[in-house]
Amino acid sequence: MTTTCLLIGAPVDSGKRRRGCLMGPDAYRTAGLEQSLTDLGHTVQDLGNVTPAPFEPDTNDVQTFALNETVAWTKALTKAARSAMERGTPVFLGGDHSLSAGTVTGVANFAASQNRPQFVLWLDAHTDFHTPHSTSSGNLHGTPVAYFSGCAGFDEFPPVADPVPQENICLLGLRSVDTAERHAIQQTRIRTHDMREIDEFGISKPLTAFLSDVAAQNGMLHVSLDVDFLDPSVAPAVGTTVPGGATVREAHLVMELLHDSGLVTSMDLVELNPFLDERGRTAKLMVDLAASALGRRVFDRPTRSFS
Ligand code: 4U7
Ligand code: MN
Ligand code: MN
Ligand code: MN
Repeated sequence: MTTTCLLIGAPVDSGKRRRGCLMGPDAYRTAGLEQSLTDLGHTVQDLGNVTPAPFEPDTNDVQTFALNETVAWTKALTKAARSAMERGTPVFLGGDHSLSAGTVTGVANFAASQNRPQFVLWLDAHTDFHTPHSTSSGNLHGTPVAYFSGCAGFDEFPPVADPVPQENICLLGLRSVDTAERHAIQQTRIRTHDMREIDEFGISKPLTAFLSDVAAQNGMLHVSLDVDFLDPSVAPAVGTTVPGGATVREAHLVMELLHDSGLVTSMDLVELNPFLDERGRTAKLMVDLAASALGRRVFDRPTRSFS
């Protein structure tokens, strides 16, 4: 099945103090993302980069860093995501993970307009379930899951029109969860799968269970891939490295199963910091993973049904 892939640059760098994610979109372009997807038979349009809504300078970075700028990005990306969904399968090129506050709320707004439930697969070492009040780093890239699922405490941000229901969110790859996040998430119905579970039972088990639920409810599926989902030995270009991450094959298997499911309707590639990369290897791996998610395979196999 081929589709219209819309590449949308989101050079968001305000979600944490260490700079560099703003170069992400151009690194993906340089690594040949457009050609890789064209080779799979897709129609690919690079829509260029989104720019943030106007914002007042951030002068008080004590509890949260660059709040106004991040809110401005959220506004612009919500709109961009909402309208891209009318036209194809958006692939958002980050940018740090605070961008998903915008992309997920935008795609969820579109899903609601179609009377379909929105689901989110979050591939990350972290839960990103802080609020602006609970975060101790002040880095807003650690908050998008709480925002788009409708948690309180985001007063400066736009209200979330269509929060993603907790039971429709699956966090996969976890190995660094702050105490406040762990306590908060245990009160929710969010599905969490840590590396211990992946080691013991394999990565396909929790994923296929989730995909079956998405299929059974005719859901739309947004996939958000944080570079730090991967082990830092294969993906060094990220500010928040955590040892013990997914291997190259585990990550490809996730993407291959996602493609086979036919359920993915939008995707983020986030947290790539090209300043920290080694001869582009992380950018290249992320491009290859996106290609797997969109249909690259070694051999054809019978189609797999998840319902
Ligand atoms: B990422 C952290 F303290 N939890 O809040 C925080 F460990 O988008 C990390 O997943 C957040 O990379 C990581 O700063 C955000 C930290
Ligand atoms: Mn993240
Ligand atoms: Mn992370
Ligand atoms: Mn990170």
